[in-house]
Amino acid sequence: MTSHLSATWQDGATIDLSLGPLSRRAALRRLGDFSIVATGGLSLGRAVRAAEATDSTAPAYAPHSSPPGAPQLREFTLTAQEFGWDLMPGTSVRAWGYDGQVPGPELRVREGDRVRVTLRNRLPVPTTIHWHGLNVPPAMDGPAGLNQAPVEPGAEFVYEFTARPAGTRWYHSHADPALQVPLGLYGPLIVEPRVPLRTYDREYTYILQEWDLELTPDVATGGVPRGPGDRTMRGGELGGDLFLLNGHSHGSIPPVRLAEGDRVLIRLINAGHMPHAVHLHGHSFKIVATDGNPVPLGMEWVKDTVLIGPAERYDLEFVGDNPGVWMFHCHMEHHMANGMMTLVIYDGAVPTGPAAAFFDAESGTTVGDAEHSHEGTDSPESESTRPAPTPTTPLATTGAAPAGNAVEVAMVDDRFEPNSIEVTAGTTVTWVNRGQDWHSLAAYDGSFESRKLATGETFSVRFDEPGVYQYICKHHGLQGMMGRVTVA
Ligand SMILES: [Cu+2]
Repeated sequence: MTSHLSATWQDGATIDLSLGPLSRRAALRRLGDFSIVATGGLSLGRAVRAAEATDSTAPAYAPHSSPPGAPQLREFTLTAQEFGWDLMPGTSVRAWGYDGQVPGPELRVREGDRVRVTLRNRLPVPTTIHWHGLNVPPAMDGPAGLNQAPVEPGAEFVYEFTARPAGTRWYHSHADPALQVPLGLYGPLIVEPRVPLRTYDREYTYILQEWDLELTPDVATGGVPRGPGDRTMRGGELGGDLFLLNGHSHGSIPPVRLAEGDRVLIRLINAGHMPHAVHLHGHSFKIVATDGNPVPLGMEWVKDTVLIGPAERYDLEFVGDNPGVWMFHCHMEHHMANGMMTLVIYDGAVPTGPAAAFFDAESGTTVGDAEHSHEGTDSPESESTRPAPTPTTPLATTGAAPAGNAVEVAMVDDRFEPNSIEVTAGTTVTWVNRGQDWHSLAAYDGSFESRKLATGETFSVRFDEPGVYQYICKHHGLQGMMGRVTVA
């Protein structure tokens, strides 16, 4: 399908979209690259980030490499600094974090290890680190003022302690924590037991956080006042704007991957200031640890939704006994609609609904997820598994057939209204966001793609060539936000 397209932003600028449809192979190159870019992170020492193992052929969980009987000295360096961070394609923010990533690198040690962490402060403000859930000496605990002097910009501080007790712990700034933690100064700290009570085939860590777009480093340094949303409530905006798992939102969040029969551990860490109700479709899970502390065998609660408060941790165990592609998300629906959702993907499984037409099970991405990636090498394996876009994918409802050369489609949270239109060649279709959430259009075949559209913003495409054009919202496609333009 080739067509001439032009796109007009709300401000009147015209974008040349006559690039023609991306080949499936080119689209996959972009998708494949993005999955690397989106999940790339730095590791320190032997630290691993299990949730980043998006390649299903690689082990999702790299266990500690030292012999279990011998406590070791484990040395790490964490550099606190400001950097640009992509929450998702097209949404870059200025963050404060450790080693250039949000969350900071996963530190993984064994119970009884001696841990020495050098904090290098490259921030413009003083900072410290608190080791949440570890019972360390007071002077190593981190609260600025109470137990240590803040580490000044340009200075270093060495924390040293024995890693105990075992479990899912985490670390975060304890200087101006209401400003520094929401900007990204937190990370996972996994203390493996010397003798595991349970073992797993796959292990993932997901850290939850809300992102407040009005809380910027400039606000945190006092350079500019808080934004209007944050001024409505002393203590800051309670809602947040985007809802993150592992520093990302929507399709940028690495999914859980497993094979049938696998026993999977998911460590949830809430680094935000709101509770979240995390729900797994298709499975019940056991809560095998609370705040990192193991639940005795046979005493586990069996649930499908767990409410996790600020700073809490829950370790969830489930068995891969129901192959498919499943949602895994916060059940506070507007958190899910604004980013806090990922997938559980069994090897070889594809969605059973219309999403199969635009979802790539191998990369865990949908069309348009690769907005800011670059061309890379061919990935023929991916190509063979990608379902071809089909013009006959059924949609839930069919709208009227507007006449004329200009047609408007509304975006409401979270669907297109109407979601199917028929127009004559030469018609310009304008999508307008009448909802509260961000929406972004992408055609299945890559022939048109919008930037992120906030409330009231519009995106227009002129359709000159007859055909059927299917598209999704890049953020809500898996939740059914898809549409079709039939050009006669
Ligand atoms: Cu939530």
